[in-house]
Amino acid sequence: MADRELVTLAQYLLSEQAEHPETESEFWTLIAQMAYVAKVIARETRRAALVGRLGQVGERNPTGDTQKKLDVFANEVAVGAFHRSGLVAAIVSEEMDEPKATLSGSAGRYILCIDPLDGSSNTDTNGSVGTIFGFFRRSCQGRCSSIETELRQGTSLVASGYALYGPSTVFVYTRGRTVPCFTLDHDLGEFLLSHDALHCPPRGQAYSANLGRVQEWDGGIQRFVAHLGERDSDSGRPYSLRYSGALVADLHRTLIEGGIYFYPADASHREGKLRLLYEGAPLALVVETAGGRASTGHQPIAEITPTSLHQRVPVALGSREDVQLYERFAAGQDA
Ligand code: FBP
Repeated sequence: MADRELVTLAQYLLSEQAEHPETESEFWTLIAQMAYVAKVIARETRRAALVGRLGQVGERNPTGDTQKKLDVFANEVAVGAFHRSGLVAAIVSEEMDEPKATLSGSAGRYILCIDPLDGSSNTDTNGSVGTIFGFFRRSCQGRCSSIETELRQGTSLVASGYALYGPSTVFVYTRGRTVPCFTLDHDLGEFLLSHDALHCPPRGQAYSANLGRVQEWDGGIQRFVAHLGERDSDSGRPYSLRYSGALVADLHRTLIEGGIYFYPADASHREGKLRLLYEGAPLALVVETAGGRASTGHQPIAEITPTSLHQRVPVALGSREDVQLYERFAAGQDA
């Protein structure tokens, strides 16, 4: 495709802005600023081994995971990008115990929920990693009692998305209408529209899950895995197992090729491993806007009302029919 046909993220946002004058102008700046965060993190992950940014910092994050140097770096980049932006009143991050109030304070109309570096276990082995983000529109003006009171169900997100730092760097966002995908031209330093809109196929032929924990899963989920492994050409089984160690990488593949990513509750993660506000809910909006389904196994993730900042939820994300089948097994109804 000749360069002239390529659309930059900035051009895309401007055309969206023209088509949707009802949307606050600063909304588009939010997305552009998030893309800037992704560019900085992409650059640092690419050269991490050369600049001493591999390894751990020796601390643990609010949910007990060991913090990698790149986790801390990515969090600093996100906070730095929105702290003086005048757009965001507070930032809820996987790497911070409490919400960080920004210098914008009460002037900021949005709240950012972010997993600055998803797939941290991959940082030192050159595996794919990502960033997951979601924006809530604040429900109260001026100084509010607490940020927690403003955090709502995923259905209230005004936008969400992810960046994937893999062989190429992609930036995906949605505000619930469509899911465009941009690929970073590192030479130009520009995100260019590479996929007009991601559409998750209704069914796939691959699944992503940490089978190392299958013994600890609910019987229905164990039977679901066995079902996917049985040979039946009509339903495209057996499904292949594809598990990269980074949710964003597995989900991006699933949105393009179909299939299902799931992380159920297990002995060491009684509520599941993934966090609702900055992993489950933002990705649920992306998946459902792309025609897929996002569930705990028993209810839509987008309909869960948050009760704590770092609460976890079991997740099943991906093709509508595959996730519905997962829900049937989770409910003990099997195929
Ligand atoms: P982080 O955001 O801390 O990286 O945790 C999420 C995650 O790494 C997902 O990206 C990935 O799918 C999963 O956890 C891997 O968990 P496990 O190592 O238990 O399979």
